[in-house]
Amino acid sequence: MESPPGEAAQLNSSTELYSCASCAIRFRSFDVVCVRLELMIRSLTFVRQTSPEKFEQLSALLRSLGFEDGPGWNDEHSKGAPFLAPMGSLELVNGRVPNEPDVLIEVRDLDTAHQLARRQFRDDVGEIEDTAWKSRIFNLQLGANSRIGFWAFNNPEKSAPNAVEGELNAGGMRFGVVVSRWNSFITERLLQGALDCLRRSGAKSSDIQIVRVPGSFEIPSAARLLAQSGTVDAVIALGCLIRGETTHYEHIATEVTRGIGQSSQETGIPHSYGVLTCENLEQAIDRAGLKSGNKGWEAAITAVEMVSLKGKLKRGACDGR
Ligand code: DLZ
Repeated sequence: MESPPGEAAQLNSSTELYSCASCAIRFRSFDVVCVRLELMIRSLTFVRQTSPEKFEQLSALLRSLGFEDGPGWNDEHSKGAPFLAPMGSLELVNGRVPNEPDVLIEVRDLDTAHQLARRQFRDDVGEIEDTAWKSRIFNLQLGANSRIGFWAFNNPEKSAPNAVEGELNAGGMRFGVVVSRWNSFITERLLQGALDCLRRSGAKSSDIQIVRVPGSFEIPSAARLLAQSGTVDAVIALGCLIRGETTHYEHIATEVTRGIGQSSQETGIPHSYGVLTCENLEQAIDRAGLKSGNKGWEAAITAVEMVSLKGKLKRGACDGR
């Protein structure tokens, strides 16, 4: 007799039923494939019908709140626009049926979400109310029997991710940006990207020190001096190495990468790595604001996140958590 799939499946000889230890489902035949539900479930979709006008307005609101566009469709009968959330859950309730809408969207900043929704949907958006579950909520009426609730915990620490993550708000943070003059055609664009990111994330211009060095090889020593100066919370390293005809490139790239990492670890000040290592100028241009984004911008947002993360981890350590 063959065993059914799943190593935890066992035959109960008295009932002739197989039970799976991982999901507790009991089944009669080998034909039933019992795969652990956590491996089977890929996503959860709620389908909601809206009027054409609300379809566009609501799409715009959901996008502005940070939902990612999924692959939609548009045919002669209907059109659909999926919106992907970073996390999701299906909640079953046993007992008192709550008066909550059947679609609940958790947001980081309920007041801002409320303002945005009110601006677009006016009277279809209710007031913010307290819930019985230590949260606040407002409802957006979609139709006679359909509404969406937007909510946030009163205590943001209770919010779902059970991982510590840095925030992307640079308000109050101080940054040192070390930028090399070699290949300045590229590095100045990386610098503009980094500054744009820092300012848009809330950093003040007066909290940003820019240090120029001759070439990428000089970045680590300047980065270390800055980090040790006590005047910055993070260092953003920007440079551009382009492969030449000799092995010079390899030696410099290895040294720069190692030096920036070492400075970060030994000073305890987060350093982010925005040094391009490219085969040719075209690759560098693509990474300095063209096809492949701007690596200066990415290095800056990484620095913001790491400063925030460092603060949280230090506070967590002090709290004894
Ligand atoms: C020497 C050199 C070379 C060949 N290539 C680059 C490069 O592609 N990108 C860069 O940032 N710097 C380069 N350099 C300069 C070195 O980084 C360093 O400034 C000099 O060797 C002086 O120490």
